[in-house]
Amino acid sequence: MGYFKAAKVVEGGKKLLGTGNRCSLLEKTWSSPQASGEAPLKLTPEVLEKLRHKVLQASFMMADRDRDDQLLRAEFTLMIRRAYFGIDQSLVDEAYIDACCVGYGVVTFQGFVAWLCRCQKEVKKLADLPGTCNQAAEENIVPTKAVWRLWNMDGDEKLSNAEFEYCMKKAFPDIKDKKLLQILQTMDEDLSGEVAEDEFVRFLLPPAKADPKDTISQEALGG
Ligand SMILES: [Ca+2]
Ligand SMILES: [Ca+2]
Repeated sequence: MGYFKAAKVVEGGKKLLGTGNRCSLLEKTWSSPQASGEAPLKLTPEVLEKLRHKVLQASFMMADRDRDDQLLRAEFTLMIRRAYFGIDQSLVDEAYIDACCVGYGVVTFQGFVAWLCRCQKEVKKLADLPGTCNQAAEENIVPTKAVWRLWNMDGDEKLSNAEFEYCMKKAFPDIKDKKLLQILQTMDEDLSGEVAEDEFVRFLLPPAKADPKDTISQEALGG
């Protein structure tokens, strides 16, 4: 598992917010993509898939605090609790076991992605049933909410450029600003210059991706 070995551990996420210094380039070029005269970038499905993969990797790495390429229960719990403050630990454990899947007591990157896809599909299914949506949303952990909270560090409504750049560079220190802009532009469907939670989730898990073939089969589970 050599996935994330190149990454450096950077501590102290909060100090970045509001300083603006490290994010000068993104702020200049992203806040007014139209004014800069550049047409929005056209992406092939292959490129889009690669960018999506990077954001998934970065998500996992933010949760994987000791950078050993796996989430232990404590790391998983921290991730969930940032989004679901005060939630019953038994619900966290239930989600953890679900996410471990065939991971033998730890959540691997593959397991993490499969868990996100699987749950997203369930959330969608529940949302399609009239009348059950709100109750189900309150009683279940929605994994994308936890992931969104990893990125949306100040807990407001939007993923700011600074938050996005900070999180991506934590995972990929050498990533080019151009690539970051490309991802931000792709996420920002309404070109408002900011990324909302639903835009983020649609980028991370496009509806077509929350598909059975991307999840681990029942046979693999031994069921
Ligand atoms: Ca870990
Ligand atoms: Ca934010």
